[in-house]
Amino acid sequence: MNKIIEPLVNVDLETGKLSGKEVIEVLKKLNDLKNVFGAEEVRAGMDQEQVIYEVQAHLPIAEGTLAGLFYGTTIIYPGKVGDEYFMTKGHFHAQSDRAEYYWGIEGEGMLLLMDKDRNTWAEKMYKGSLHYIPADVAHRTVNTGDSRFILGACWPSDAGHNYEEIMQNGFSARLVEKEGNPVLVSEQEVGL
Ligand code: S6P
Ligand code: ZN
Repeated sequence: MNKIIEPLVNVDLETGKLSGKEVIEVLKKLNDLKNVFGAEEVRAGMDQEQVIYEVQAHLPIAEGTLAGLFYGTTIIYPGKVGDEYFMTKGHFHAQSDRAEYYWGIEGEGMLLLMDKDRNTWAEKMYKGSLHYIPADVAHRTVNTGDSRFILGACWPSDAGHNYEEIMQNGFSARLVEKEGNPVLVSEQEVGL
């Protein structure tokens, strides 16, 4: 009672890096991203051990618990599979009406968003940009720069992840490099 305690976790405000207790880390290598990129045959021919992104998260309560919050940092390394930028798998939330905040910490990227009617749009992300991901909107982040892209996230502890929908049907548009610039190309245009 009436005691002053040290925080369990620290966040480096320059890099988003979390340190301390109850921090989990997940690495996603090219080998974990089968059929995520449009050019699967190009991905299959690349170094499967290459780390594409990593996630650190502070999960102070069990996943699925109602009314709590989780906090995470995602680092996406620069690069492309064919002309498509390195990106996260992307997901709807399992409880699909749960929203989320993202913000940019370092580098340049885009937040790809898709609603239930498969309308896809992208928001530019950079150090200090803030993004509200509404309910029922799938989200994926993309590194469009030539250095690492880091973002922060905060989401409800009962949101969960529905990766299946995106693994089966993808987003309806992809971010590809054309003449040195990121361009959002719809599935009709590339025959996804
Ligand atoms: C969780 C939040 C992020 C992502 C992370 C990796 O709801 O949106 O922490 O998990 O950016 O993306 P993904 O699609 O592989 O989970
Ligand atoms: Zn999410």
